[in-house]
Amino acid sequence: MAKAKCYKCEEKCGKGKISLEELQKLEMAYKAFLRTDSKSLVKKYLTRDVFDRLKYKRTTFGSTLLDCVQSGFENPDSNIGIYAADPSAYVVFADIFNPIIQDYHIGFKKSDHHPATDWGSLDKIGNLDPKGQYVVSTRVRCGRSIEGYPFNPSLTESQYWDIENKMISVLNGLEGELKGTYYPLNGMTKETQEKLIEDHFLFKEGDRFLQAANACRYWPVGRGIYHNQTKTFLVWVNEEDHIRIISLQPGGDLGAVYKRFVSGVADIEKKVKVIKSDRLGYLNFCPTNLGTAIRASVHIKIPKLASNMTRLNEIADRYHLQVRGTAGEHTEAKGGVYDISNKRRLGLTEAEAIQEMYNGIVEIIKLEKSS
Ligand code: ADP
Ligand code: DAR
Repeated sequence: MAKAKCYKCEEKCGKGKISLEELQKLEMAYKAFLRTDSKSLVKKYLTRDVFDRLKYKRTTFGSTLLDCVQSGFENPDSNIGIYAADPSAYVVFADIFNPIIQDYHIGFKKSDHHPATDWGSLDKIGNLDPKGQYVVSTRVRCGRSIEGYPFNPSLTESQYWDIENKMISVLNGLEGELKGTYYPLNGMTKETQEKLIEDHFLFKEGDRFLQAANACRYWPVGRGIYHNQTKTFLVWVNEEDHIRIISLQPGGDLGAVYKRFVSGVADIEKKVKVIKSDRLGYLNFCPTNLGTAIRASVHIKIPKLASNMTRLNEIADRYHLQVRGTAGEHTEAKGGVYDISNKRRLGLTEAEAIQEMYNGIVEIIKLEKSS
């Protein structure tokens, strides 16, 4: 398969066509999907007109429209329902990605451009819950994709090994508080894996949305986790994205978590060239993880507000926050612990995304106190 000459200007690099067999498979899958009661953004925006405009296209990585939407077709309960099978898909299939991006990132239009990276003043962010009454733990993460590689569905087995080996050498160079060890999933005992997942350090296995997106091939080859001694700085390799950089700790000190996160991202980006688009910022597999690709979250106990989830979600919407279960998306809260995070990652700076989350969580705690 020809490599994309330039994902930034895919339209000028030309696009392949798809075979009659691929077209018939795509048409049948689309017709079956239209009969579902899916509430996903793909269902909302992949109209017959848009579908007909995109169905013949193929990126220079070889990805077709079906490669991008098959997860949403097979999982009608998807929220979004689409992934970019490779970086150029955001350009080749712009007619479906742009309306979904504008909807999810609350108004980022196709004519908009993501702002330059701005971490802000690291001393400005404080503790969300100094008395430790509500926030169980605080986490900041971002996705990053390495230049020269496609996304999961197009990665070869040797590319998984390449990315992992590249990241092992980068991570082994981290020093001070970030110093730690890389643990490949290949060879990790089930007990260790399950304990790391249970403690919210390691990614889950067998995510049906990623499986349907062809993002779990050759598993567990090339997949693993790095963490420092105190497990407050983690890096996931080749789960949903090539790299997930994570800072977290018990309690509500978002300032401390953010400072550690920014330091880790800076050290890693000194040694790895990541994919950044002029218009969409950092590019990753899922269109929810563009721009800053930052998700800042708390595990929080708010029993009064959580007794009325419709009202809690209305409040979250007002502050551009997203409410999830304890183990993340598509999960339920356990022990009354909710994962609440910023929804927008694109069209605002890193500092603004963190501030938006901080302001929203402070308001939620105020409302819980006054309920
Ligand atoms: P996604 O790609 O769906 O946004 P993440 O990369 O953010 O998912 O990782 C989700 C996982 O991170 C969850 O399964 C959960 O275990 C963990 N997590 C999220 N927020 C927190 C938090 N504040 N404290 C501890 N763990 C968290
Ligand atoms: N499960 C998919 C992805 C939604 C966004 N979360 C990610 N990328 N982890 C869905 O469409 O629901």
